[in-house]
Amino acid sequence: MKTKESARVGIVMGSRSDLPVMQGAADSLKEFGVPYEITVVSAHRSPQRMMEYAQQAAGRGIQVIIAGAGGAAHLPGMIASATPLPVIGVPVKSSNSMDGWDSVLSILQMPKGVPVATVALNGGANAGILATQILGATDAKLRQAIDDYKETMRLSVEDMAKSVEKGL
Ligand code: RP5
Repeated sequence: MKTKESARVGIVMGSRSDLPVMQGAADSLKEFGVPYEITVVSAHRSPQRMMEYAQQAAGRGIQVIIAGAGGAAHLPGMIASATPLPVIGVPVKSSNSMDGWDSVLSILQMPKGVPVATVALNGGANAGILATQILGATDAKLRQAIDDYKETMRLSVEDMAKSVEKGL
């Protein structure tokens, strides 16, 4: 498995077909300057690889795991079962997904004791932002980066409001 020594966030997905959604997580992390690694581990097709990833991630210096899958999306929950790290789950509307609710509920409805912080359907970008916020709790530089990001959003709403109010 290709891992990255400096990575603080590990992004995993059940299939290459999840990449367009999970790329959003990678792009967010890149924007905030958070080092990450990204790979494919499948709960159903490569359970051993998945367990190895989950069990070794913390020891390698990973601090947050982002896991995305679709349909019977067991990957984020199974990763969470085998690591002490916080796991963010990204439900993907995939080819084997009925309408996306299957992916959402498979990731969201975890039993007590094994939480997965579930973002919206296809919410890869938010997963990257949330991972940065988790790291920011103990990293002043990242906390400032999130504050700056929020200020940029606030200003963009001001611009939108001005143009709408002018009737443009
Ligand atoms: C899931 O099945 C994967 O996470 C993916 O979302 C879905 C479909 O996988 P492929 O058949 O496209 O490889 O396990």
